[in-house]
Amino acid sequence: MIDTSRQGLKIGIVCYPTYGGSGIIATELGLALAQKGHAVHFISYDRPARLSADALNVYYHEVAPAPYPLFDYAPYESALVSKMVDIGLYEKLDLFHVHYAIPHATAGYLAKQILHDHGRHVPVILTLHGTDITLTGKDPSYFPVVKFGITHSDRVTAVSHFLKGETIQKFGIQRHIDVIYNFVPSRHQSPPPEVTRKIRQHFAPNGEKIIIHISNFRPLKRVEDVLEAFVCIHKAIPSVLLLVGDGPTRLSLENKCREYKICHRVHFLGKMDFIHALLSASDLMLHASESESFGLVLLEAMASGVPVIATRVGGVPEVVDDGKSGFLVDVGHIDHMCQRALQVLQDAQLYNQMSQNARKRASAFHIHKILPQYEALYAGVLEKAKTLQ
Ligand code: GMT
Repeated sequence: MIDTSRQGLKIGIVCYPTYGGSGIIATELGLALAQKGHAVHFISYDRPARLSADALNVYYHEVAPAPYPLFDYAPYESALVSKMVDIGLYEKLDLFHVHYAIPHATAGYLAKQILHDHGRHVPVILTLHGTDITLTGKDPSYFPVVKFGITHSDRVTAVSHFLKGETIQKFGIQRHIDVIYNFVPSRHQSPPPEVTRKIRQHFAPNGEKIIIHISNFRPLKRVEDVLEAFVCIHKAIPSVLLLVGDGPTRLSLENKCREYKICHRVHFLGKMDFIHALLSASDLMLHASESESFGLVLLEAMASGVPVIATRVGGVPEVVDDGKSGFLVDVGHIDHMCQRALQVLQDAQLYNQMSQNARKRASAFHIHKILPQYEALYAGVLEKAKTLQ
């Protein structure tokens, strides 16, 4: 068996560079691998949001589809494959790890075939993250391509058992899929107390409770439910709501906030690279999604000792232990969300217990526990690749 922890591998990571969970996991995984001595080559159309410029063993290769008047839509996938082939050959990559099936799974497949023609066998590991299966992947305009990509990757992982089940069921796929949970990166550490104090002083100068929501404000996140639950909470206890992120529902949320005459208590903070400091200053996280394969922000909140009130959907129950590190409620049950939030916020003993439980629960998902699972997967793939060469 190849010992990947001792032997520095050359790994190509393909991901979205944006603030979505899949890009964050891909970036943090790459950084952790680089710290262990592997050379990690990120391939994407922009520098991943959390990729610090000074990290050792880390390289970034930009995919830039050449424009041409004929192209209404520049053929990104072709440019991506070309870049994967170029880097695969020049850097002598051992493997590709692609995150989010569309279009990365079939790009990986094609790059592998082309590299094969050049005499190199570079296996492809695909990690499924969520909407690539539950939303966009199911759409007829992508379905056959996604199914092909999943079927023909060397190994496939899903970030929860829920997502694995959905993949098998929705795509009628027979193949083996490993579940490797998302993780809390090692740099997710509490900031110095004075930083937390300053943030609390800024947003809650009179000791108000700070409630936080973080998402990409897409309709499936149901941020309006969060706002309505907050209106209910605010009636009972002095509180403020921090809305972190941005996306298509932001404008309607701003209008709703005016309608409820609550704007002075709601802070739209936009997209942020690092949320640890804000989390450390928050009292409670609200999450109202109608679908969620894992819920990375819930895990990040828990790692900061912040209990969560979230909807009981998808992989969320695999992350949040209902009644211990937070409460789960049904989608759209705004009153229940509000009641649960008040229950936690108004009972100091329950709050402290939940906060402790949240930290403990999150520690089960620490990168130190998850990284070896990916390394073992790489070792297995490379072992098999050796027999093919
Ligand atoms: O839809 C998003 O929130 C973004 C999306 C992504 O791929 O960037 O997130 C998905 O992947 C995250 C990381 O694995 C998971 O934590 C999210 O639960 C998942 N989102 C959904 O399933 C809606």
